[in-house]
Amino acid sequence: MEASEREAAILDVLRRAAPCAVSGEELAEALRVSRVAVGKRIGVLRERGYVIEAQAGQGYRLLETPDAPLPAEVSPLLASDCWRLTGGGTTGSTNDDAKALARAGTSHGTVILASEQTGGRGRLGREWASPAGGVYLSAVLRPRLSPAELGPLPLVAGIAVTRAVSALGYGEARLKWPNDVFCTDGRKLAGILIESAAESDLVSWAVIGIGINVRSAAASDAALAACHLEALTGTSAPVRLPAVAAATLDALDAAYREFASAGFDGALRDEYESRAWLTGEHVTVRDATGVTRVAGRVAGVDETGRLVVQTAEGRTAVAAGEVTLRRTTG
Ligand code: BT5
Repeated sequence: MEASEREAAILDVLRRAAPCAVSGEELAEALRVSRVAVGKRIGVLRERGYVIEAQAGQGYRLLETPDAPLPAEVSPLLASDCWRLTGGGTTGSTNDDAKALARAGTSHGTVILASEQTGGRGRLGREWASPAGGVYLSAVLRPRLSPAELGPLPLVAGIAVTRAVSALGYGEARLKWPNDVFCTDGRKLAGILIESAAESDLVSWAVIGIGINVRSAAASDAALAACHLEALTGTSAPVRLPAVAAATLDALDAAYREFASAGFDGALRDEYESRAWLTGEHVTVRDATGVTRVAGRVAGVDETGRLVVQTAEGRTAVAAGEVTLRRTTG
């Protein structure tokens, strides 16, 4: 048994027993290790934020679990059984970690979690502010699709985030094509970054990175026009970060399965349209160098996830790729 498995096993026993205590001897027996080894793992868990009381003659009692997207906290909340979780602390970028694992051959369903990122990335080399108080995760998928068929994936991931927001009881978030999740006041709640690699016209892996602002600290940079989940609750009930991560991963599994089996054109496209922000509004789509590709009114998204813009000359569809979208006055 690896150290992380021992910690998970200790937590499992303590969680089942709570609010009662479990003796060091019982834990040692359950794990088939020495009491000293149990003490060491308890020490590591405390460092991670678990409050574990030790009372002479009674043993260990779990009083508090950390409010962080740690695998040991997220796993028990998952309904889906397709994800294998790692990480949970501070990292550079979960997308970079997931890409490294994907290149090394990790299987479909590997997820990197983080409570903070020091080099969080958006699209086109932009930064994703990732202080503590947000949920940052990247999932490795191995779709049996061609690169062109991946077009709707950012939209599918966006749908998953809005479903998670609703499932957690925080109402309806909106989707801004291609990859942004907005609060109804037009500030950004979450971002999605999809990276992939292909060989012989078949996708070898795709990484879906999702960052969600949960606490005000995650959205505190005024320059970002960001919002956070906790502001949407309308109650003083705290939003637990493991619950947000689990709801997001469950929703991502469900939405991805729908996409893989039935495609985007149909129920998913209708759902996207029903939550789309900017439909009917005048927008300008620019490429990475700032050159305007198209300007006109948003008519919707097509069956491959492209944005359909109505211009004076007719309708044009734009693929997500390297473009940005701004609301403008027509
Ligand atoms: C995105 O890019 O929205 C994709 C963000 C993906 C972040 C996740 S976190 C887990 C995984 N690991 C990573 O390294 N990345 C992924 P884009 O559409 O390019 O938007 C970036 C822009 O959003 C920035 O230029 C800012 O204007 C704004 N922004 C940055 N941080 C933000 C935040 N925390 N909340 C709201 N807006 C933010």
